[in-house]
Amino acid sequence: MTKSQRLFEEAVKVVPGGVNSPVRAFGSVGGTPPFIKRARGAYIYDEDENGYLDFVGSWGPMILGHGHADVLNEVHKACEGGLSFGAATAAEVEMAQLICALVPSVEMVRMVNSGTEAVMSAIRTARGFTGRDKIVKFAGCYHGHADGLLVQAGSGVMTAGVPDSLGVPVGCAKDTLSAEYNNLQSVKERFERCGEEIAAVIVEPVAANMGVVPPAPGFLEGLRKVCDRYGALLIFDEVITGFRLGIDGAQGYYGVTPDLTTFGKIIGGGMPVGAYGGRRQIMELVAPLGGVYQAGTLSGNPVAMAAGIAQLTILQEHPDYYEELNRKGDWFFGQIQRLLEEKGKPWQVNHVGSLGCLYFTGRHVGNYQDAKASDTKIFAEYFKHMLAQGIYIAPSQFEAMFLSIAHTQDMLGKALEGIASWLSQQAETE
Ligand code: KE4
Repeated sequence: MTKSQRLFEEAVKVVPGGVNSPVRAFGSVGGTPPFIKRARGAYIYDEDENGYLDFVGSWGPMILGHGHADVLNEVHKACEGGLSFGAATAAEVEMAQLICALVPSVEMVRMVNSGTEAVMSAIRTARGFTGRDKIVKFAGCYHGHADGLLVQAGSGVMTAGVPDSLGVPVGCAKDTLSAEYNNLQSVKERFERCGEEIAAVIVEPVAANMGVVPPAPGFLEGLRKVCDRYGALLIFDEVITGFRLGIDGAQGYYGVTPDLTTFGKIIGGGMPVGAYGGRRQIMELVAPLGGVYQAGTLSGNPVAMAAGIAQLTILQEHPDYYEELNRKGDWFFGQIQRLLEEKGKPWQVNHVGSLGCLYFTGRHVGNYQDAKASDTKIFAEYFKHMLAQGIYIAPSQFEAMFLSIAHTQDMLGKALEGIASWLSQQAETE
């Protein structure tokens, strides 16, 4: 029995599913999840000292690779001063100034402790600002686990929200309208029906929770226009894309300006951090300035701020890192596409910069219905093969692969060899 197996046996007795976030349990791929003990650069190491080339990167935060010396150094220094005060600190001012300087649409920002909190608070702020209750989200987009966001489209693209989880009161879901990603008409139909009641549209500017689905040309611009027409706010959930696609995120990459933006992951450098921000006129509604209440014991925590400030500062000082990340992504995911074509496989590769996904379906993946057509059984076989090769990808077809600055050309070549060997095995068994 490996240490991970023993730990998992113990874990399931005291933690639901043995994990503190469902996807980590390997439910859709089977087997025992390796219990990770340490990480450095592009590698993670489990309790049995097996090393894996990591394409999860803690689901996005580790854009510089694990254990970046400068980030760790700032965290160690912050720890010496104390772990938490529950009081205003200079670091929070520095972090807010940094985000406002790097993301032009953000004039004022509030720190929280997760992406979920950031989205929940941004939506409450949008509802407070507009005096309206309804929101529009997109099937297949994930915005954290706040009640009103755990809603998928019902039948067709036109339906009132249907809860996607036990415990979500229908009353919570009824104000969440689900539309189809990359289908502007489905959004316009929502607004034609109840435009005056819609407070906001929330969208992942690159959908990275149904694999990776880029916005179709004109989609984001169209959302901006329809929101302006009906007086609704446009919220970009940049928890994944923020500081990933460029220093000013997807809004800079695509040139579309939201009213509010949510952040997480990269801004914490691996520590629990989320944030929401936007136009001053809107953010001035947030308590204690205005009537939208939101609070948090550990919001702006000095150690988390130290990690986030260090990571964002490194990214700000190295704009070449984004050129490198996007170049690596174009090459790597392009090579996967080439391997599929060489082996005569119809499968699909979507990517934007250093975010990408290999789908086991023959149809183009432009929305959730397309993504759901993927063969998750084949994905599970692929996943197990890659793990056996020491390549750690997300244990779900509907997650992204994340590249980091620490992924060298040789490491990417190793991952491609893993994919090529699996494709060859596939060919032999056919
Ligand atoms: P957190 O509450 O997990 O910090 O953030 C929620 C969230 C909000 N918005 C977007 C676009 C997100 O991707 C997320 C969380 N992402 C998932 C990975 N797809 C977190 C991993 C997990 O749930 O274990």
